[in-house]
Amino acid sequence: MRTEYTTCPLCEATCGLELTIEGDRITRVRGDRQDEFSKGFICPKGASLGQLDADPDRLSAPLVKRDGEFVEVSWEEAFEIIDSRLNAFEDRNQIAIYLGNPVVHSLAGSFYAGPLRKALRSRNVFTASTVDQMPKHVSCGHMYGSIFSIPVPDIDRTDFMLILGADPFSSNGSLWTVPDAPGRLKALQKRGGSFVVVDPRRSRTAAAADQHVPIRPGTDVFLLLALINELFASSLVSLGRLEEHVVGVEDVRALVSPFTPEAVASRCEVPADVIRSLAQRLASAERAVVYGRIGTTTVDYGTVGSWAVDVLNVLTGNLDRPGGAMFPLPAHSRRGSGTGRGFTTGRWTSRVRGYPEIMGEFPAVTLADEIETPGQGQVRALITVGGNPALSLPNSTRMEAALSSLDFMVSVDPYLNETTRHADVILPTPPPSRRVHYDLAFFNNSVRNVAKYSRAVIPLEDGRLDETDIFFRLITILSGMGPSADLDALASMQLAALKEKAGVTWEPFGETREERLLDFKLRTGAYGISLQQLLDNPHGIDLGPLCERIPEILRTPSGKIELAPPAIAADVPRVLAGLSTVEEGMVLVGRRHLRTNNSWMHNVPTLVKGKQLCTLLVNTSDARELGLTDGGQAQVSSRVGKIEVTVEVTDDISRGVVSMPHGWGHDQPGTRTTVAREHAGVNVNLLTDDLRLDPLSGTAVLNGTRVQVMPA
Ligand SMILES: Nc1nc2c(c(=O)[nH]1)N[C@H]1C(S)=C(S)[C@@H](COP(=O)(O)OP(=O)(O)OC[C@H]3O[C@@H](n4cnc5c(=O)[nH]c(N)nc54)[C@H](O)[C@@H]3O)O[C@H]1N2
Ligand SMILES: Nc1nc2c(c(=O)[nH]1)N[C@H]1C(S)=C(S)[C@@H](COP(=O)(O)OP(=O)(O)OC[C@H]3O[C@@H](n4cnc5c(=O)[nH]c(N)nc54)[C@H](O)[C@@H]3O)O[C@H]1N2
Ligand code: SF4
Ligand SMILES: [Mo]
Repeated sequence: MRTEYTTCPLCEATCGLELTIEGDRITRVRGDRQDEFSKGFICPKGASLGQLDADPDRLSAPLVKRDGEFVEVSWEEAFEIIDSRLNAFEDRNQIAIYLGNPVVHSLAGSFYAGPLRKALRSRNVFTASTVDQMPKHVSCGHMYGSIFSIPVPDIDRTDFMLILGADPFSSNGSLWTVPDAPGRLKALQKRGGSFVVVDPRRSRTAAAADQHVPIRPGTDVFLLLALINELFASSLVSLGRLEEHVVGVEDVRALVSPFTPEAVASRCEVPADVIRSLAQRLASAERAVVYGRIGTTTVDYGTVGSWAVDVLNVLTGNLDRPGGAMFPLPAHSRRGSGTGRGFTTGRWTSRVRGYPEIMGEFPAVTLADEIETPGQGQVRALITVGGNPALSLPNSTRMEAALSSLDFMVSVDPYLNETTRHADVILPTPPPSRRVHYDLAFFNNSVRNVAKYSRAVIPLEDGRLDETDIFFRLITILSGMGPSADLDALASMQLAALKEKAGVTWEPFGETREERLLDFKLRTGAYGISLQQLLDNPHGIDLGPLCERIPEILRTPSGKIELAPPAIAADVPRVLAGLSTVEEGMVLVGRRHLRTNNSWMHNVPTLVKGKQLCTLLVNTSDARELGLTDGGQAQVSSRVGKIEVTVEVTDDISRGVVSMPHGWGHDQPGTRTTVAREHAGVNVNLLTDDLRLDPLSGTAVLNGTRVQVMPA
């Protein structure tokens, strides 16, 4: 029996875990009270890491489909098949790649997904970003010049927080690495501050808030623009220190002029006086911050809404100041120069629908179009890494059909699930206990500057490959070096090139390829710490509270914050047109539960036991009118599909709105997730529409689907 410390890889909160390990098993999980950042906080998912890690349904060897049946093969054989099948395509655009959410939760994915995309040389790159946070990348790209410069609420020092379309009590924060978000929000209240939640549903976060403002789904953009309008109208604009770093303030004033509180009130279903008082509170609080998440990104006007959040922070002088929205500086990053080339999209367009490329990828909603539409460059093969597009993308019926029509598919994934059942080859990744951990992605969004690294707490069994090796093999195959190229030589070349570029003569330290790369990044990073220091500090190193980073972080050609970027300004007329849309009938939104993680943790017994989680929330009055009863079945239909789902009648959701979580629907044939099958639930993406997207970011509209609801 021994104790090991690691970081929970299951969400963005990066909690420190104290693990008890017996043999090759995690037998107990506790929050690591010595963790510099999370101080012992843990949630039910982290607590069940042992079960997840030892799930008997996890695949342990590569699977190859032969005559419709999966059989185990050796790694060599699996890679030889992949080599011969993928390299048979002369037009690389015929091979698409889809990278899912867990890719950014592993160091392997964070380091090597980029090189894999490069080696593939296909324009058909898709990721879960376009069913998630892409609007924020795009708005920040235009405003600050860099898609990764996303400011985060400095929760520990603020006095007032306005939260829209996020439920951190359930999600534990997103684009906001904030272990124990509930505790930190309660601490805000305790020190005399307050927070307001805008959400069509009385979420757990809304229930704990000082004020809950229900809103009509998809209309946050109008509310946000009206808040900006009110700041100008009541002379509440005060940029403070930022004055000299911002251009475009007067353009913003003009852009928001039609969006008065009165003009938007009925569209948002938020009274004008509530909007005015929110603007007042934002402006009068000593330190305040606005934060928007899923309910503001996966909607019709996701990019304009995401931009408006930051505009509010700028105009109230709260961007880049303690207690406002600040830019973290992770240990592996360097400081910027203050200018750059800015951000562009649309360098190429998708074949079928002509959607512009954004960050080198196309909207995930158009993956099915590219697979199904004949012609030159039609996608015939697919690589998925850590993704479950069969459940996570809109219009699943179409997505499933598209997946099953492919000539060849390879999935890097630990499970045989709804997506990977369509694969010809599945390459299983090891469980969390067998891999290293450093949050390359999430330290970018962290409410304190921290760094933490842990080695695998249980050694990888013989005959298994870690995810880095899987990435490297795929990279060498796609680069034409064949399935048995010398991976160490390749990694050394990569590192040598980096060293030369940085003028570094010392040898990076580490036992593995990714350790040496991480050591290089850390030692050339802003604080100059080394991997050895992280190894010596298993509870992490606290690098202090967030610091001012403007202008150094800016990469716009002007060297200023572009408050009214032309691309965003050009979309405002569409928003204005949408203001007069009359919406009738019910709309569907999503939600998350503390015990879930998108589609892939329903196979853990402790997380699915008890009350059914996959239900349709219906307002009490709506239920009465529609003839729906609590626990009964409803039929829900939309433009693309029809489902039956269990009803949960509640006063916690606005009239005219129904809510259903995503990631369910585990009753498909040919999968190997025993527990999830018993708690199958229903796939909400059978209803969401693949033709609706935010044009500036290519992001799917997952909240605000028009539906008809009736008793089943
Ligand atoms: N209707 C609706 N749809 C949504 C959303 C919504 O709110 N509503 N949310 C969207 C959002 S925000 C997201 S991020 C997407 C997620 O969409 P995806 O990323 O496509 O799906 P996940 O459910 O996260 O599936 C993750 C996959 O990775 C596998 N996996 C787990 N661990 C590892 C690992 O260590 N390595 C590898 N290689 N694979 C691993 C799992 O088995 C699973 O197949 O869903 C989106 N879909
Ligand atoms: N427990 C758990 N944690 C997770 C995940 C999970 O599946 N389970 N997934 C992870 C991932 S991939 C992500 S991206 C994050 C997401 O993190 P969050 O955005 O915090 O996630 P949600 O809990 O979906 O919260 C979205 C809220 O928006 C509300 N909403 C829906 N439509 C609208 C709208 O139009 N306007 C407004 N104002 N609100 C609206 C919903 O009712 C819901 O309460 O969570 C991460 N953490
Ligand atoms: S909050 Fe997130 S990181 Fe922390 S224990 Fe739960 S799942 Fe893990
Ligand atoms: Mo996400």
